[in-house]
Amino acid sequence: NSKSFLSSNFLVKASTFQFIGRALSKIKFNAQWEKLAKKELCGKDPKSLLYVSPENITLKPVYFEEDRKGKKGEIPGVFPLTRGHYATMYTGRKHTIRQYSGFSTAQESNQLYKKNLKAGQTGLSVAFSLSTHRGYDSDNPRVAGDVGMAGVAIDTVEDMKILFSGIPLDKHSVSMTMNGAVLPILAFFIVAGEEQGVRQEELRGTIQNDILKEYMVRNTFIYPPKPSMHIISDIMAYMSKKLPRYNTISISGFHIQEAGADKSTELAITIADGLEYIDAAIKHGLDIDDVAPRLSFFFGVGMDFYMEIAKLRAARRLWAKLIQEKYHPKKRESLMLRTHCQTSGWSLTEQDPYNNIIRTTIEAMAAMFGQTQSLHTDSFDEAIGLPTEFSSRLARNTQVILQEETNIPKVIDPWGGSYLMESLTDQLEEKALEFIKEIEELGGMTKAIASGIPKLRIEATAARKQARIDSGLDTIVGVNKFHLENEEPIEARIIDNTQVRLEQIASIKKVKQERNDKKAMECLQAITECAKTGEGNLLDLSIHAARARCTVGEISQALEKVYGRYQLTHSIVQGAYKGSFINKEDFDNLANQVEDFKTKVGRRPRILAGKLGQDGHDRGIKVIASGFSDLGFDVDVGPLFQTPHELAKDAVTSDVDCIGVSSLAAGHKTLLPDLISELKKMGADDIVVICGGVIPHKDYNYLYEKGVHLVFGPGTKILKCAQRTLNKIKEMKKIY
Ligand code: MLC
Ligand code: 5AD
Repeated sequence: NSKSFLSSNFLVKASTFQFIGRALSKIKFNAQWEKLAKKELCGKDPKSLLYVSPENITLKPVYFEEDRKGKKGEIPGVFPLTRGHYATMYTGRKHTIRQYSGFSTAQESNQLYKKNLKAGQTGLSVAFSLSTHRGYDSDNPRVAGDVGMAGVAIDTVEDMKILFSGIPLDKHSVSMTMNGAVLPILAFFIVAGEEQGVRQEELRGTIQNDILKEYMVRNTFIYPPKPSMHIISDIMAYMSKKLPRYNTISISGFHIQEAGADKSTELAITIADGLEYIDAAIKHGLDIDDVAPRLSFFFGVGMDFYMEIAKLRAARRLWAKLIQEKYHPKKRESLMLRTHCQTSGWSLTEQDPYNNIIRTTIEAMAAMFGQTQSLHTDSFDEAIGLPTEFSSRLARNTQVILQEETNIPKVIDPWGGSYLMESLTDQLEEKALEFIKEIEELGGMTKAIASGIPKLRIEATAARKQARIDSGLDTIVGVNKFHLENEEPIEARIIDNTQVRLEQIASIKKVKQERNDKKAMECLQAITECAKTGEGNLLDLSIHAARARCTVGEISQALEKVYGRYQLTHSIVQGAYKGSFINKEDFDNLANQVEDFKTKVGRRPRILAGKLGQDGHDRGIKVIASGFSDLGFDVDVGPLFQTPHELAKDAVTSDVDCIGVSSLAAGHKTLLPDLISELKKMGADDIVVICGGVIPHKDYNYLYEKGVHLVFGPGTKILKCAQRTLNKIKEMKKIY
């Protein structure tokens, strides 16, 4: 069925090439300029200078007044708020430097936060362990490889209190990226504040709580969409009354872009998600002015400089107009799209990694020109592991220097009035609106997600982008151009996951021993009851459970009993990689070898692409699956969140030649050796095991010694990866 989606008009609008042809023929230049340009180009058509972006927006070499189509300039603080939702924006104050961070235990992360605040960071943003995200306590065997690796492990309110010890919660605004286990985490935060002596109405910050995008891209959901939307409505209802200064959702386009979407798709899906949350709240009995002022946004900012600035401007305008038109709010705040931005992790490379400092600086400038409220700048060692103290200092100082030394923030929306910028803003608004309308026609975002279409649209763009890079059409310095003969290894942060896990297990045990068990069980029972009947408020009940020292796992389990755990079904985008590959000769050569394998063996080389542990980042694995499948391999993508035993069992049952594991959350050193030993136990050690993702070079030998056959770092061309995999399968099967 992925094929039928692909041919649907929704996914690829007409033929891209027809579209480009039509668009280019419509472009008109200023006659005087065209004449001069033609002369300089020795008679060549100046249209050869046009660039068509992935959004199908044509970037022209020059813009003129006529590109503004007679539109007048706008004023910051005045509807539709394109130039900013305040009159003075960040000229009299500074945007928040809010670096997303956290790892290991609450104690270690607390020390990190205090150091960061002293060194110029102005807001906190907590990264939680993937085990916590998915509602598992650290003592659960399913998450042995995940605890504390990609963020801080929080099991009980005691951990949360340690995380903020010495950080007064009435003084600092705290963002928490949490979507799956949102109820226990929010409840722990509120109770940690309470036990610091801070009242609920004094708490400031943001909870991500954006579950819709989790089903499309980030994958840290726990429950199915319907009960998840109920949880969100309960949270909005509770917080609008009791925590009026806390942002109830951070609606994310960042993850949509990271997964591969172009900017207009990112913008459209984000805004459509926002509208869906408002509709859910209104159905729940809330008023537009209760919810809209505390919805917050989150965008990614990549290397397409002009387009990123235009995107933030278009986002403010589009939101203000749609909210006005659909809901007629009374409060001005309901119209304001306030946003956090993060520079693009995907744009950073493992190769020649100091280049990443330059990339992040450019992206940070785009975010500031776009008038972001709050910003995270990535560290240059992103593709190697979690940031070290050194790399995070540079990342933070990128913002400090932009704020303190450049005068950039002294002017509001400095690109406003630029013919180019105004034209791009209009075009992005228009494109995003088209897609928003298509989503509305599908019955809104929840229904669109259930159809699987937005996810496939994003994945198709990601596969096309990879083909453009692999065939050299798009440049990534240090990867497919000017790449270094010898790379100097750089320092990476090492986390002793076993130690973290043991510490967490000990503290869970202590909390459980010291609490009143009867009281705790009653609180959990009340949550289950509320989930069943819909009577009562789930956040309110979770706060009671947090006070009674129930754990993340227990509260999540109390809900899971009623809601169940959601399973995502995968489909693989076909034809997008092949269709965008320019150097067909290399592609065909390998595809012929795959055909040859089929002739000799009687079937295509069969691969099971798998994800282990709680790492749900699936852009890499989906792009690889699309590429391999276009080359003629028989590819299956296994379910997310498998244990090594489950993946090995599936591989044996499906009689595959190779298992490909993608690891982006640092679990590789525990999970891959476990997979190999499971395969051995099943007598299946003739299956080739390959892995790729964020794996530091110094771990390669360890993995080879444990029996992994091939390791691929970020930036590896799919063709190279497929060639080596095919060779290895042939070698194992003794096919020559
Ligand atoms: C600001 N204020 C002004 C003003 N500018 N008042 C008058 N005139 C002006 N010019 C006021 C605001 O109203 C607000 O008050 C206060 O100043 C703070 O300003 P802000 O500009 O809104 O900033 P901030 O508090 O930092 O809030 C930014 C935000 C918020 C609204 C975008 O939601 C936020 O901090 N988001 C961060 C999200 C985040 O860190 N996400 C990480 C995701 S990483 P008041 O009273 O309203 O407070 C991730 C990765 C992964 O997801 O996958 O794991
Ligand atoms: N600490 C710092 N940054 C992190 N990121 C993810 N987890 C952490 C963490 N624990 C950042 C990276 C990544 C993005 C999703 O968030 O930049 O690309």
